[in-house]
Amino acid sequence: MSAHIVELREIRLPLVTPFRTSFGVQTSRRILLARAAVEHDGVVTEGWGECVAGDEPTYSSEYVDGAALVMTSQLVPRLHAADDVTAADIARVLEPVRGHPMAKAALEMAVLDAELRAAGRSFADLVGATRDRVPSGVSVGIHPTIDELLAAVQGYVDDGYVRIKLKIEPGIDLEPVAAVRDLIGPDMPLQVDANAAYTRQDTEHLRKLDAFGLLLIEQPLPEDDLLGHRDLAMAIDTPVCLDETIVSETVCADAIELGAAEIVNIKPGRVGGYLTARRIHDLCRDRGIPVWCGGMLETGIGRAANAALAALEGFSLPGDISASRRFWAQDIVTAPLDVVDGHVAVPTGPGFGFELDLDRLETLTTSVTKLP
Ligand code: NPQ
Ligand code: MG
Repeated sequence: MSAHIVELREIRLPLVTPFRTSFGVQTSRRILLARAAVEHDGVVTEGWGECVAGDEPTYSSEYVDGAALVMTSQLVPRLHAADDVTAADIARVLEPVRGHPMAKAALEMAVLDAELRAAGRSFADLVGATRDRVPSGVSVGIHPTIDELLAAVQGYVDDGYVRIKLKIEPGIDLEPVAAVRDLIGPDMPLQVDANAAYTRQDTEHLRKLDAFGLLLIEQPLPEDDLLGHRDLAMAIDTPVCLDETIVSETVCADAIELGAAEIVNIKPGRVGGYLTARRIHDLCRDRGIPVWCGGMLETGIGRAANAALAALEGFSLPGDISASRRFWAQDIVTAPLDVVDGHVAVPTGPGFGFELDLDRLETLTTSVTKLP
C-alpha cells in the first residue's frame, strides 16, 4: 500500500454570523483541504483531510497560506519520497520539519481517511469509540451588547446545546458572564475561553469569576506561560483548562505534572493529528485529567472526525462540537452534523464517516493545486 497526496484545495465559507474572540473577528473562513489516494492491489481509494489553520496567524502561528506552502514545498515531498508510508508513519516521517502541526495533521487525516475507506472501517472503530452519540456544547463569541449576547445564548439553549462557552477578554468578562448565568440558571454548565488574553497581573480580577460556578476557564494566559497557569490554578477555584498551550504529548504531560492543566482541551490539528490526539487522551485518562474536544470552525469533514474522537471514554466533558448550521449556511458534506436532544451522532461510515457533496464543494472552491 502506498499513499499519495494528490491535491490541495482551498474553499471559502461565509459564517452565518460574525464570530468574535479576543484575537479578532471572523466573518468568513478560508479552509485548506488535502486529498489523498492510497493504492492497494491496483485499486485506488481516496480520502480527505481538513487543515484547521485560520486565515491569519492569530490563534496560533499557523495560517492558511503558510500551511499550503509548507505542505507543497516541504511536507508532501517528504511523504512522497518515503517508501510504503501509512497514516501511522506520517508523524514520524514529518518529524524533522519543526512545528506546523495543523499542516501535518491535515495530511495524516487525508491518508487515514483513505486507508480506512479502503479497509471499510470507521475511525470510531479504529480508536475504540464507546458511544454512538456525544453531548454537544456551543462556543459563543463576544457580542457588542449584553442584550445581543443573551439573545444568542437563548437561541442556543433553545437549540438544545447542553453546555455554553463564552468568549471573554479584558473588559468584557464579569458582566456578560453574570448576565448569562442569570439567564440560564445555576445548573446549566457554563465555561469561558480567553484565548490567552490575560496576564499574570490579572489573578485578582479572574478570581471574581469564581462567583459564577463555571465548569472551567480556558487558556487565560499566553500559550508559553506554564508557571503562570499553575499559579493561577492555585489562586482561583475555577478549574484552569489549557487549549493553545497543549501542542504535544510532552507539553501536556508537563502541564499536568506542574498543576497548570486541571482540564485539557484536545484539538487534533493543534497537536499534529488524530493519532496523537488519541495518545493525549490516553495520557490524560491515566492521570485522571478530564478532557474535551475543541473546535476550530471545521467543515463537515473535521466535524465528523471530532465527533468520533469525542466518543472515546475519556472525553468526559461536552466538546465544542456543534451543529454545522451553528457556523455555516452551506456545508460541503451531504449530511451536515446536527444536534438532536443536545447530542451529535458519531459517524459510523468508512473513514471519518462523511460523504462530500461534490457540486457544493466545486461551488465553494477558490483554488486547486494538483500535486505530482
Ligand atoms: C478555541 N474555537 O477554542 C477556538 C478558537 C478559534 C470554537 O471557540 C478561524 C480559525 C477562526 C481558528 C475562531 C472555538 C477561529 C479559529 C476561533 C479558532 O479557542
Ligand atoms: Mg480555546
